[in-house]
Amino acid sequence: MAKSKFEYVRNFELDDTCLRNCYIVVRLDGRNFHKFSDQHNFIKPNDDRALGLMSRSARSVMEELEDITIAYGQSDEFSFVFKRSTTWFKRRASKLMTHVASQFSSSFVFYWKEYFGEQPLLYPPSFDGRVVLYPSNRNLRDYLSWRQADCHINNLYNTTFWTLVQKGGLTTTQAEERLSGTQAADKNEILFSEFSINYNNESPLHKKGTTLIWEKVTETTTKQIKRPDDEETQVTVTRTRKKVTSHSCDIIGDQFWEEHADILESDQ
Ligand code: DGT
Ligand code: MG
Ligand code: MG
Ligand code: MG
Ligand code: MG
Repeated sequence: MAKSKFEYVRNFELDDTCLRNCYIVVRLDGRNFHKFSDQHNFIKPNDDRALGLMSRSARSVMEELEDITIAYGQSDEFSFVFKRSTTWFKRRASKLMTHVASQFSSSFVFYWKEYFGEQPLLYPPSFDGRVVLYPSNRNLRDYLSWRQADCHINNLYNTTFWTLVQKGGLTTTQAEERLSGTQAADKNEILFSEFSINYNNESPLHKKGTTLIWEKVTETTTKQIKRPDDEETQVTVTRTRKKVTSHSCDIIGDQFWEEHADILESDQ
């Protein structure tokens, strides 16, 4: 087909191809979730319905889009890591980021009722997205460690803060003052000595966030088969398939990466 005289406008498009060999990370974060969590009566400090819905939406992103090998989420954010050799959408940053953000947002609304039941969704939520490239396995692991450390720091603060308010009878202002300038050890001590809470025994989901990866799982099903002679027999069918699995474990140390050695590609 002949080109129209308007065709030249294509040249105004920016080239946003992601640098080769780098892991492409897309991080989403809920827009103004301070307000969103208040208006939808999220339980403080952690609402398992909200965290479950975030993970469900992230799983839908992994299942629908190609080449995401690991995703990590906490609070109102989720990071998705594309394998460093991906050629999906010619590695165009805007395509990758907008597909992740829109698949995630529509899933968040689509699955809302499964997690929140009678609590209605009051307005359409949205998520911002950014793309960051990491050239080495060390950099990528440090990125994920940074997000998990953030999860831990915030959760320890929020757990202590809301315990002081909900169980200790402090106002939010008093709790804030009480915690100002405290270190992690001080917060652990407040929880333990004043409320008999051992922070180590708190939920791994809240302390460590959610890590999603692809794993091979073996599934056995039984099927009824009708023979030509009209007799029914049961057969067991075993098959392995790849499935997104969810983990709330430490991803800062080496153990997780040794157990799932296929997530990272070699640095050469
Ligand atoms: P942004 O991201 O700049 O548009 O603004 P926000 O308000 O989303 O701020 P951000 O992302 O730094 O903080 C996340 C907010 O979401 C924070 O106010 C606490 C809230 N949030 C996230 N998960 C939960 C939860 O499980 N329970 C409750 N009560 N609040 C949560
Ligand atoms: Mg923010
Ligand atoms: Mg946010
Ligand atoms: Mg956030
Ligand atoms: Mg199109």
